[in-house]
This record gives sequence, C-alpha cells and structure tokens, in this order.
Amino acid sequence: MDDLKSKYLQLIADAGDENGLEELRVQALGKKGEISLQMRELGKMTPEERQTAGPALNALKDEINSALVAKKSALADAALDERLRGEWLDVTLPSRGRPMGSIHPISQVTEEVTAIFADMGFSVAEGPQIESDWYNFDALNIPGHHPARAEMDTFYTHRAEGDERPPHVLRTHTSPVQIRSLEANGAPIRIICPGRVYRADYDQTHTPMFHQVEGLAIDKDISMANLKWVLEEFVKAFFEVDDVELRFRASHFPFTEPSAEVDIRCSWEGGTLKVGEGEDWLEILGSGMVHPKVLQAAGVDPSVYQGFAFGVGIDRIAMLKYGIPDLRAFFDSDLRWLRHYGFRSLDVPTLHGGLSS
Ligand code: 2NM
Repeated sequence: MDDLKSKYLQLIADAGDENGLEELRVQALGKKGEISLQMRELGKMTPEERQTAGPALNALKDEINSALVAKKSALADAALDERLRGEWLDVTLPSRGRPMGSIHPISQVTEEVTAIFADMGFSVAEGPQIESDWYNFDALNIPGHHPARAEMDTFYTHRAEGDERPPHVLRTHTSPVQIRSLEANGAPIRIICPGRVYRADYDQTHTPMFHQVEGLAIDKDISMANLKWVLEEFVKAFFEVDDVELRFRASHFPFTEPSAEVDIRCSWEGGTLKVGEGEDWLEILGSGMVHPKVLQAAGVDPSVYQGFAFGVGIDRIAMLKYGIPDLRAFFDSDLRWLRHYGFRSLDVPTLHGGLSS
C-alpha cells in the first residue's frame, strides 16, 4: 500500500494537465483501477486481516482523491495566471489618433446647470459618496424610525461582526454635502451640490446610481419669493426659452417646511417637449424652506438664518432637454449611443454662447 501511495502521489504531482489527472484518477480509483481491485481483495481476507486492511485502503483512497482535487485547482490557477498574462492590456497607453471621444450627456448637463447657478452666485460643493447615517439621515431630520429611510431603498455597507455602530450608507441624495458645507463655512451660504447618488431601485425609470444637483441658499432674509425667482431663471436658461410658468404644488419632505414640488408648463405636441407653452405640466424638482432642525443640526441658528433648498434629477432633465427616451442607456457605455447623444469635447457650455451651442 505504501508503494501504491508513493507511486500515485508522485504521478499526480507530475501531471501536466487536467486530462492527465483524469487518466490517473481512472487508473487508481476507476472501476478497474488499482485501488478498486485491492478493495475487491478484501472479500477474500480473514475478518482480522480486513479490520486493518479496510480502513488503510479507505484512507489511501481519500488521500489520492484529495491530491487529485488539490492538483486540479493548482492547474486551474496556473492556467488562469497564464491567460491573464497573455491578455494583459496597458490601458494607460495614449490613443492612436483616432477621432476624439465625446462628452457624456450627464457631464454636459452637469456643466450647464453649474454654469447657470454660478451666474447667480452659487458655488459648487462636493463631498463623499459613502456617508455616515448622521449626515445622510439624522441631520436632515430623518430619524431612525422615519419611513423615508425605508422608502429610500438605501445601500448599506457592512460592519465587522460585533461592531454595533450603525453602518455607513451610499448617499441617497447630495444633501449631506450641504450639511457638511454649512457646518464648515457657516451662514450666509449659496451652493449647489451636483453628484452621484444611490438607491436600490432598477426599472425603466430608475437606476441604482443616478445624478442629482441640490441647491442651498441661506441668509437672514431669504424667502420663497427668492426660491421662485431662482428656479424660474434656471428653467429659462436650461431649456433656452424666454418665458416659463412654474406651478408650486404643496408637498412634504422631512428636511423642508414648507415644501413644494415644482412643475413647468409644457406641451408634448408632435412628440417633442416644448417648455413654456401648452396645457401640460411637467414635474421637474422638489424644493422648500430648510427645516429649522436641519439648520440647527448643521450648527446654524434658525432664529437668525433661514433659506431655501431644492433638488433636481440631472438624468431626468438631461432626458427631457435632449430627447433621450431610455434612462438605462446612460449607463450602457454603448459607443454608438455615445456618438449619437454625446457632445464634442470642445463644446463647453457657456451662457453667452447658448448652453447647447
Ligand atoms: C429636495 C427637495 C427639497 C434639500 C434640502 C437640503 C438641505 F440640506 F439643505 F436640507 N438640501 N436639499 C431638498 C429640499 C432636496 O430634493 C428633491
């Protein structure tokens, strides 16, 4: 048995590929294999002989089996390493002077929105995409039991076993950036926060990652009248029309009071969107006066300061402005789609040149 063992362990160690391994398995453990034949001999033995030979044969069989499995996985690893070496690409190489790439519509629209608000005195603030539950929820007046937490379909990170601290989340909106900015700079403040946000939702009108821009203006004498003017200016500049009509519908958000959803007058005649005329209404954003508790959480005295905030879906207004029918196409990386909807890299949005010139 010792001879059999050393013979097969050596053969397995020397096997060069999976076929060779399979042949060895048959040769040793197959129906007519050497070990199987030995097993058959057990029947001819005395009970005493069988008592030692049986377990020894079984142990040998297990050992050869384990060696076969281990060698098989080592061969597979080696094959994968070999393949990865063969298919290695240097993605840092410069391009071969083919036509230039294009600007993704979401980048273009983010630039357009930024240019419009910059012209009204808003600066851009950015922050982390992985947030604490304090900045993403509590500071925004969304306590632990609040249904908005469940409704948001939040992505949570893992904590180590036994770590009782609440997990971090992928931010579900860019409002945490506004809290961080308020905390760091205090009031007065005028900022917009564009960026990626995450919710566990996937269908024709939802992707698990999408883009938002939120705005915030805090000072001693800011009212909803200022909000209305700012949003009108934004919609006129963004859709490149001289006149718009906005409709403020009472709504509810935990972080604003009062809250309003904003619709714009439009028509869909001939299947294309016209803003500022017609009999239809199109919902484009949510807004309101920042809740005193939110100001307080950010270290701002709500008896001195007040202001408005709003949130717009960048993907949605990009679809509306550029007639893109399917949200999911934004994230398919389909080159034909990008060539069709993409912007030339020298077309930088400016207000004097027209945003989509
Ligand atoms: C919205 C709607 C209404 C909002 C609130 C804040 C903050 F941080 F100041 F509290 N930022 N953004 C807000 C308000 C967002 O999105 C639909």
